[in-house]
Amino acid sequence: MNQNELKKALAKLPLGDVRYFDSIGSTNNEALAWATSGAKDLSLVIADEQTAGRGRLDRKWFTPRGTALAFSLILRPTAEEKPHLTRTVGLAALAVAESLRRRGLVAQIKWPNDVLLNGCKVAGILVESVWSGDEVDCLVIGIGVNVRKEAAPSVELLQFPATSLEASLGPAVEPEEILHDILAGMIALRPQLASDTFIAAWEKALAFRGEQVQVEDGNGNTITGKLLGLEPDGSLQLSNEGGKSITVRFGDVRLRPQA
Ligand code: BT5
Repeated sequence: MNQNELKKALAKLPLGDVRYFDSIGSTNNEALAWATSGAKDLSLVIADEQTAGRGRLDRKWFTPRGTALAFSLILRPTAEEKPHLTRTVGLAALAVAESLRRRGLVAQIKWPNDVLLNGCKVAGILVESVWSGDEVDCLVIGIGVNVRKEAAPSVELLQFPATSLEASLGPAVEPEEILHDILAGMIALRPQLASDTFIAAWEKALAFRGEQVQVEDGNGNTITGKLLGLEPDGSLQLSNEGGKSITVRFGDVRLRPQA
């Protein structure tokens, strides 16, 4: 990605400081270290390549050079935001989905942390926290978006199929503009984080709503049910065959449409 184009695209946003890397291990690691040493609110780490990009539970996230967006935004939550931090992954997912919808694409959120195009993963989100005692001091919102076809790993490496923006938009896709729109979207949505309308918008963007899904938790248990929507904290609401409501909390969960 061209650094000058990038600077131009980001110039009008009210960001903190910006660190740009041609290549880095993980933008989230850099942002976590920076947050610990006093980064300003809305500071941004962005890289053209990640050599140790991470998903949840240290799964690998692939970011080959020149093919993808990989960035981490540092948030210093206000006292009003602190009771609602479990919604942050929704803030990011909604901003990504909105940026794609603005380009005429049908983007959906696969709860909790993926954005899908045509049923395939185009973006992943990893939110991590820096604690000060028992309070969250900072959040790091890491987002990876597959821009070029080469960003999407081959099927054998994946549990869920991947796609890229190029596959839907053609080669003229402009990553700097998309980055701008995602960041602008998060900044615009942030004041609504505590509101019911935020949850309603997040719910509306969910993939598989009203459909039968399977959720695997990190302990090898599988929960099956109809996807109803979200709890106020952003947990997932399903109903089982008897109509009993089930809440799936955040964690190492994997959601799939039922086979
Ligand atoms: C995620 O985890 O989807 C979170 C990904 C967050 C990546 C960003 S990039 C900027 C920042 N810096 C970082 O180091 N990370 C963040 P999870 O739901 O656990 O999914 C991980 C799984 O996605 C892997 O096990 C692969 O199967 C698959 N995967 C890896 N790379 C992919 C890609 N480029 N596109 C689609 N799927 C991918």
